[in-house]
Amino acid sequence: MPIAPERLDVLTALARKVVWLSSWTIHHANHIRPNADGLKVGGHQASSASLATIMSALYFQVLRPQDRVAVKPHASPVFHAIQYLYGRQTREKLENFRGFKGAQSYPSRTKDTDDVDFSTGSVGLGVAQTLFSSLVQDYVKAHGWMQERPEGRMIALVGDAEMDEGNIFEALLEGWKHGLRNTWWVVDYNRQSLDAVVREGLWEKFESMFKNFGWDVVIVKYGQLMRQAFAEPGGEALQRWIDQCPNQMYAALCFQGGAAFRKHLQDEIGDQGAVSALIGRRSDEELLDLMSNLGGHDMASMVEAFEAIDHDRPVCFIAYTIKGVGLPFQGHKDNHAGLMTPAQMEKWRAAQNIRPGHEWEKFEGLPQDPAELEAFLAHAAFNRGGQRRLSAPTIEVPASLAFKPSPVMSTQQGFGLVLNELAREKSELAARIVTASPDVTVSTNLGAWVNRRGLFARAEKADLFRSEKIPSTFNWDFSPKGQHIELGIAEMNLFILMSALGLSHQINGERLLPIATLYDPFIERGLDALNYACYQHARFMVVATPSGITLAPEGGAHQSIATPLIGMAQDGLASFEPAFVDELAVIMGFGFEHMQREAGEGGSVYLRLSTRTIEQPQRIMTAELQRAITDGAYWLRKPGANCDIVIAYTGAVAPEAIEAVGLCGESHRDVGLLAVTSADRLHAGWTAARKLRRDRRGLPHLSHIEKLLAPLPRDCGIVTVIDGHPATLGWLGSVAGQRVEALGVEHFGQTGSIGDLYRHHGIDANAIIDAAESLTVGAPVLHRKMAV
Ligand SMILES: Cc1ncc(C[n+]2csc(CCOP(=O)(O)OP(=O)(O)O)c2C)c(N)n1
Ligand SMILES: [Mg+2]
Repeated sequence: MPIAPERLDVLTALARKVVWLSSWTIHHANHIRPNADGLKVGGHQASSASLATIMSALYFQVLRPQDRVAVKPHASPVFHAIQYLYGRQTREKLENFRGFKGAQSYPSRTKDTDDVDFSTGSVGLGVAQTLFSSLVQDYVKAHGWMQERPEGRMIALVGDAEMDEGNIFEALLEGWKHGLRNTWWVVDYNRQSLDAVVREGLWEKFESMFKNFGWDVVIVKYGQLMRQAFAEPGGEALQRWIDQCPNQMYAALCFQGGAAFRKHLQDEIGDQGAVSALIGRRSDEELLDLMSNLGGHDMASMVEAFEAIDHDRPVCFIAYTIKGVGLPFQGHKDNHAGLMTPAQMEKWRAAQNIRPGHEWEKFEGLPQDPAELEAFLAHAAFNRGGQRRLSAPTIEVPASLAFKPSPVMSTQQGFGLVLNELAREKSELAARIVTASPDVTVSTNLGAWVNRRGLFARAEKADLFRSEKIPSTFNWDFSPKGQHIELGIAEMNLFILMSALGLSHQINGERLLPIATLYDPFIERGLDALNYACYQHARFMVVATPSGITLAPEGGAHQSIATPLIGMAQDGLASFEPAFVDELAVIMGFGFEHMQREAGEGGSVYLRLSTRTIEQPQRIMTAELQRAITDGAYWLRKPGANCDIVIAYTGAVAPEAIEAVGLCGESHRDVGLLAVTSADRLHAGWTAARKLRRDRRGLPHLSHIEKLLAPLPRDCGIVTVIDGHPATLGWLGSVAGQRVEALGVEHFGQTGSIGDLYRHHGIDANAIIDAAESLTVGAPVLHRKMAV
């Protein structure tokens, strides 16, 4: 049903207001209250104008409370302007756009206050987030949760150049595999990127690609004015000319204006009677209005296109637009950072009947009665749901997680054992866990969990090997109740899925506890997506094995050096590298709680585990030890008052550290052994304590590591060792001023046995002893480990 003309008028007026407010926001930040560094706010005015009609159609007409949107980064002023009209954004924040605590340059769930659904910034990621959020919504529904809430559509507003990002294609393929539904991607086809005009015929590539993956494609190319003109005599020729006009030329003519269009049209098709008359009937201004009336700028066409969708298949809309439409630099290839001058702004302000000093008034200059517009907004479907950010109760986590102990095992095995125990029990915790892996489910030890909990799919699919009675260790039955999401190899997809699963409590009102397993080196492959997920405060657990050079025969390609430093530096991610399985069980329990804590306290969790089997300690896990493990370190061998050597280790090199302590002990009576379970938390605690002391001037708050190292004499030497970059622990010497020899791996690995490689990289027991000797003045260590 076509939209009522009065409603259309209101929507069109609101869209105009949105362009004004978004441009004024940027103008204000540049010319009225420029930021102190004199930095220009580029990259927004042109991009914002491009999407203003499309976004107004969505937010004022089409969206329902349950729908969720990822707005392309540079349209953030449009988003903020719309929220301002809805009363969800303040004038103060807009006036302070891009300033300290002002509205953000790119929509941010965590930093903006106007209820952003999905953050964007690194192009491509927000787009894929909508796809995975839709899969997560299916997951939640299929598990019988979210009964009260209708299914939402997950919508991305995508730049045409944004489509260059590879992660979008990776996501498309995954979406196809999982029977994606309820997802709309609206491509702002302005045929401009940041630097240039895009290639001819790009839309055809998009169209065939999306169709290939089972999407519907809706091309919104012509606005109403155009369609009416095409129906006039000569209209067909005009349409043919528009269709054939190269992108660069069309953009250049839009920039030059009506007279330039007229000249060009006349030169190329003007001798054909009817079309000449069609052009001749219009003034330069009317001709420019006609030629810039592409579908994406025509409210009626956009609303019609959106409202025509009466199914849940994924849809790609390709909406033709002009970058910077209606602004003096429209269509100019350099307009990405284009800003209107104060003189241009003044002219534009006057043309819109906006009185000086009334620029921020919501309905200033619009023909409609403000009360009528206020009522319109109050009744808009989008506005009916109230607060869009939902919440969910905390899932209880037992004080300790059980596992079946074994005297010799790896932390990776331990992880499988803990999950296996969880899989057997009927608890809310186990029900809310959802695992995912990029084709490394079995090799990261998730097999037992998957056997018990099954794979997720909306439709049942039995494991044929099982039904055919072919022996196999793994049952791969798919069902709507399954709790493992099997992904293809793309690690970007894994982390964006984590981002979607890990926001389920806020998006769907149903908490999930997602766990991702992958090979540690491939964290780097998905790092931007991991960072994105953390930036959005999504909550998940990353379990990475093998790590370091412990999977020695696989060589440098599968060995990770930098990940401990990534774990330390990544905001929103608490990283752990336990050596023993009892530590791991404590950390996992802590992790499930940490994932549920409020922003600022909790976060996601990264466990860097190993496939190296080592002897496990037989000990009682006291509350004090538990606490120390999650704080980041404990004395495995406590030093005495005369200690002159401490060996501090992390992770899989524990046996080397223990052996070195034993050998050192023959000539040094007092050697300490510090087990570091989390360099990240230890370091964070230390920096936080120092800051606290500085801020409060002398409050005697000591961090965990300061308390641990306090009894050591100043001239005690510390040798640190990790199967990863030595800088991870190298800072320990700064805590109390001891000298440090930091051992670790700095170069891509060879293949070989663990023994060969630990020797080669200098992290074996002998290297630790050599380092200890270089720090101490006491008697030399008499014995070394024999080469095997
Ligand atoms: C991963 C990443 N690389 C580069 C950028 C810088 N950047 C921001 S927008 C943009 C291109 C914009 O083109 P398009 O998506 O077509 O949007 P439009 O400017 O046309 O609105 C680029 C390269 C970014 N934000 N993220
Ligand atoms: Mg573009």
